[in-house]
Amino acid sequence: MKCIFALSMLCLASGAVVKAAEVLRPRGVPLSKASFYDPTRDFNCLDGSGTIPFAYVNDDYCDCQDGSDEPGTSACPNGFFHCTNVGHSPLNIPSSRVNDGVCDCCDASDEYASVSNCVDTCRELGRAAREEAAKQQEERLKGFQMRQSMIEEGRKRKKEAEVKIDELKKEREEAEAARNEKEEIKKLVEEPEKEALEKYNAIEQERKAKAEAEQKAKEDAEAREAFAHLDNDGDGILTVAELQSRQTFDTNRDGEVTAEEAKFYLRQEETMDLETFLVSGWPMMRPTYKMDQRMFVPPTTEAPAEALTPPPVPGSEGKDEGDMEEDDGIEDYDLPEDDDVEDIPKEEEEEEIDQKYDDETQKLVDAANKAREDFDEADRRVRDLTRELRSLEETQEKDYGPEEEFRVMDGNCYEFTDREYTYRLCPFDKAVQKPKAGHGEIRLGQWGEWTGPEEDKYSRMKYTSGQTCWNGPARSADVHLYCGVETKLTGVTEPNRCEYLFEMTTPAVCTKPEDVSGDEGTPHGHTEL
Ligand code: MAN
Repeated sequence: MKCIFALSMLCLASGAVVKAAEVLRPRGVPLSKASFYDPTRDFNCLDGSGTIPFAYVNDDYCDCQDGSDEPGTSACPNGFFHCTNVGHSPLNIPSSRVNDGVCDCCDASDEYASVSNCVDTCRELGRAAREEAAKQQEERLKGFQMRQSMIEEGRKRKKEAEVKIDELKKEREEAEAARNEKEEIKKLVEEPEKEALEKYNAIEQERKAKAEAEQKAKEDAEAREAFAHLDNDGDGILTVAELQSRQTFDTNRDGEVTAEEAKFYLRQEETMDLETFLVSGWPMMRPTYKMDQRMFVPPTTEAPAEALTPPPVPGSEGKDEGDMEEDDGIEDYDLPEDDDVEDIPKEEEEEEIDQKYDDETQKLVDAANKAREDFDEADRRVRDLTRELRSLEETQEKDYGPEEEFRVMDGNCYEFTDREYTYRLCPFDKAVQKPKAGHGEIRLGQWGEWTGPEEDKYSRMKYTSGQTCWNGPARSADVHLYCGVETKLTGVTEPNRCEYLFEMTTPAVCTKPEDVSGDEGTPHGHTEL
C-alpha cells in the first residue's frame, strides 16, 4: 500500500509527516479542497476528466488531465503542490518543484523525500512578515490620517479662495468706478489743455518762424557786408588779388597771402560772384574773417595770443598728410572754446527742452499731467485686480480631487535628481527637466488632467504639451501616485523617448487600511494554523 495521507499514524508505508493538528487530507492538498479527497470513495479528477480508485491519488503516476490526482508528487507536469506553511503564508508551487532539492516551502514540506535538509523556517519568516505588514499598516494608517488633514486644509483653502474672489470682485468694481471717475476728470482737464497747447504752439511756431527769418536776414546782411568789404573795387566779383590784399587769408602766417591761399577761399576758382559767395564762399571764410575782425578790436581788450592765431587751414601745412577733408573742411576748425564772436543759434532740440509754457498754459498742463497720472494709477489697479482674480478663478476650476485632498500640493514643487538630470514637478502647474551639466530647463509638460483607471482616477496625473522633442512629439509626463506618509518624488524615468514617468508618494492617495484581526494576519491572505 502506498502512503497517500500526510498524517503519520495513517501513513505506514512512506512515513511522510505533517502536523498532528492538520485536517486529514492527502499531501499537497489545500484545506479548501480537502473535501474532494475522501479516502472512502473513488477520486473524481477535479476537472472531471476521469474517476480513479482513491489509492491512485499521490501514487506518483499522473491519471487526471489537470494533475489533481497528484497534488503531493511531481508526477503531473501541470499539477500544484500546496504548502500549508504554518506560522506564515500558505503557498502553491508547481508540482515539478516537489522533491527537486530546492526548498520552496518555508515549512520544508515540498522536499519530504529529498536529501536537501530543508528546515521549517515559517515561524521566523512569518514573524518578520507580520512585523513588516504591521509597519506598512501603520504607515498607511498614518498616511490616511494625514490625508484627512490634507482634505481639511484643501477645503479650507477652497473656501478662502471663494471668499477672496468675492472680495476681489467687489474691490474691482470699486476700482473700476474710481477709474471711470478719474477718466472723466482727465477728459475734463485735457480739453482746456489741448486748446491752450494748440494756441500756444501756434504762437510759438510763429515766433520761431519770425526768429528764424530775422536770424537769416541778419546773417545775409552780414555776408553781404563782408562781400562789400572784401570786394575792393566794388565790381561785384571777388578776385584772387582782392583776397591777397587781406592779411586775414595768410593761412601759414608767413607774412604773405599767396595766390594758392587766396584761391582756397574761392573754391579753387579765380573769381567768385556774390551769389556763390553767399552759398559757399562765406560759410568757408566766415570763421577766419570774423576772427580777423576780432583781431582788430581796440588794444584795451586783452585777448590771449593763441586765441588770435587763425586755425590751420587744411590744404596748407596739413596738405601732404592725407587727412584733408574732400570738401572745404571748415567744420574741422578748432575754434577757441570761449567763442563769444560766434552767435550760432542754439540747437533746436535744446531749445525745446528749455521751453517753458506761459504760466496759464503751464497750469493747465500740470493739471492735465496730474489727472493723467491719477487715471493711470487707477487703471493699473483695475488691471492688477483683474489679473489676481483671473488667476484665483483658474485655481478654482482645477480638479483637486473629490475631497480637495490634492489642493495643498498646488504651489509646491518636488524634485528628484538622477545621474543626468534634476526633475521638478510642480503639481497642477508643470513638470521640468534640468540637465545637471549645463543651463536651462526643458519643459516636460503642463498640468493636463487626471488619467487613472475609472475606479482609481486620482492615482495618475498627466502633464502635456512640453517642449517638442527633436524630430519627435511634444514631451509629456505621467505621474503615478502611491500612498506614503510624505509627498515626494521617488523616481523619474523616461520609458519612451520624451515620455517621462514620475513616481510619487503622497498621503493624499492613502485609503483607510482594512481592519486586521490578530497577530497572524498577513497582507497576502489568511494564515493556516
Ligand atoms: C534631451 C532630454 C532627454 C530626451 C532628449 C531627446 O536630452 O530631454 O530626456 O530624451 O532630449 O532628444
